[in-house]
Amino acid sequence: MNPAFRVLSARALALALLLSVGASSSLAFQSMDDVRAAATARGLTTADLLAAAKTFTPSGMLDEYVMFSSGGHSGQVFAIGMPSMRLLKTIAVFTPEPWQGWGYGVGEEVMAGGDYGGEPVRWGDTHHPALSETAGDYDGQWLFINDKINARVGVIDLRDFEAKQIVKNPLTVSDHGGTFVTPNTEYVIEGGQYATPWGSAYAPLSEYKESYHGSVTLWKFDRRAGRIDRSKSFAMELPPYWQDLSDAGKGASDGWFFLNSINTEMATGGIESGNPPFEAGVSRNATDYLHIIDWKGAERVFQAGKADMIEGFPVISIKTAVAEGLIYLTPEPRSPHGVDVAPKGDFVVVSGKLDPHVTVYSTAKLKKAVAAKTFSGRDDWGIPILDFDAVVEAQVEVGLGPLHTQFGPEGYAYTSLFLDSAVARWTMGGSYGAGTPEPDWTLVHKTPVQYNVGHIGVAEGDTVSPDGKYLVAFNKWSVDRFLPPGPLLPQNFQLIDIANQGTSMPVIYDMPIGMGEPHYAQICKADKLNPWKVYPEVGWDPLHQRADLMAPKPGMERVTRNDEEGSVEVFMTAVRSHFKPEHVAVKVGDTITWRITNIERAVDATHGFAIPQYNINLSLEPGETATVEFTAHTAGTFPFYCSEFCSALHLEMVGYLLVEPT
Ligand code: CUK
Ligand code: CUA
Repeated sequence: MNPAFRVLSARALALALLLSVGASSSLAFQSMDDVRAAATARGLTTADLLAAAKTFTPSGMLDEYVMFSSGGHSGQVFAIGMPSMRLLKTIAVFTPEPWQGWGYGVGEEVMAGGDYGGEPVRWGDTHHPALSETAGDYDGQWLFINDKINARVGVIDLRDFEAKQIVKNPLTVSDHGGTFVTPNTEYVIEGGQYATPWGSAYAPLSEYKESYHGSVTLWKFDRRAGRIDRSKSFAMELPPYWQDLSDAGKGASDGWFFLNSINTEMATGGIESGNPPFEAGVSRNATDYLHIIDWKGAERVFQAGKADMIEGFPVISIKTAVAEGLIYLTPEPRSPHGVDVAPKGDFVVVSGKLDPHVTVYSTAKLKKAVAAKTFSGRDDWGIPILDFDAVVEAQVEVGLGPLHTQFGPEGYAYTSLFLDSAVARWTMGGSYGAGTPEPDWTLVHKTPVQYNVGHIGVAEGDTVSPDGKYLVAFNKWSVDRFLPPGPLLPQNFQLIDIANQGTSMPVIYDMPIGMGEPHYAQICKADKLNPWKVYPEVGWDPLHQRADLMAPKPGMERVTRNDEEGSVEVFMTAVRSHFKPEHVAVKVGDTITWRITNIERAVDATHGFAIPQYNINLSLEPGETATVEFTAHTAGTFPFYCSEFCSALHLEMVGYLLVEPT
């Protein structure tokens, strides 16, 4: 017998029994012996069985949370149930995705919103999802996501988990800080990253200091329209430091946001010319700058018409921002990465990758220093630098390579340690101090993770009311955790139980996320989400979230041809298990507008619509209508079919597109 199994406590045995009953209640006889035998056969320990009891989600049981994870360079977003860690949906945003028809008949209009004007860009590097908030808490309505490689922001409607808008930042090609939202989603904030000349125009690196710029963009979100309103959005010019992560103030610091930077050295690299490589040049100084920005003040300045137009976009210059008292800097430890605002908005936690401490700034002290003008100097752009000692509350030694911090409900904070491959739990002080048994500002525990953790996510852990309970470590490497699917290994999402205080913080589940490099995720209580199960009406246009008057309806199916224009209009319906009409005859060169409605009202009765050779594949959810336009460029016989196995007669859900040669 496995020795580990002999130590099963009575409690774990009871849990295991419960688990086995829940797992396969259809079996007539189950006993502890069966559980024991199965666990022994697989070499499972008591701790394993306990972890299983906390995460195993039997068929039909629903998850308590939904985690919205960036998809990294897959360009998408993943919705994952927790604690089961089951992938519920890949939400297509920046990258075509045929299952959803994204880029193959729908989504083109959304994706085109992110184009530069030239060759369409067809992938993204998503880093930081941000759920919409009301009074600093997730409201379950909208999700925003940045694209680091092209400086774009996507807007996802959580009624149908579909992207509705992509905006391209006109000032830069590179973003990273954000997206994050202000406490009532007034703005979706996109911080820049690598400095470029405005609009990413050409300028040699020898003109870095004069011609390159940093920026942060405040996209105004119109909740009623469900879209970013470009006409009410503006940006702020920043020095050509590389802006990094950022977070909005809330509670005590409402009205402000905080933006990290690296490369305040303004190194320009050039290893091939004998210059220090970026990695050395960018980390030369002992400190970089935390940017402290008054966004409510910036909004007033913008509305007063004091912004300059750059690349057709209003930008508050550094000069104006300094004159109006909108921006301050303060030193932060070398190579800073994460900046995270505590639940009450009273502390800002910054982690420097090359400093084993987290540095905690007090927002009360920041405000006091601003009011008292306790400046230790100004940077080259004249931005006042707040004296470090006047604004720091505490520094806590947590371990090597601290990156990102999240918060629990009782006064614990959690920080990922990239170099240690661990997650640290530490105590906050101030008004949080009483919530935890340990002394304020001390490291409590470190849980090893596998391996090289980037961000972490705690359930609602960056809101005004964190839930705690679960923490997910988003690990960059998995090395030996899974069967190797060739040399490209999946990243590893590790679920950690943080429900207990003190030093108990076990890993309870590993999830290989075999797609992209997820960076950050936000974890929303599932009961805050209220997605549609079918579209509200037959003939629904999901892009505009309204009924489409042109949507084909039953009894009105037809094919009309305009000989003079060489155009054809198809009005088609789809229902189990046929398309109507089933024959569509056109002539080569015709332009075709093909409208199709799924007239089903049954939950999950999705039909596909796929035409060979023409790169068309739609996913039509119950009630959805879609319109696809194309030119019949190739003569031939094209059996189109339904690409979702929708019924026993799914294979018969087919038709012929006949393109007659001229
Ligand atoms: S970054 Cu990737 S681990 Cu883009 Cu938020 Cu820190
Ligand atoms: Cu409809 Cu298969």
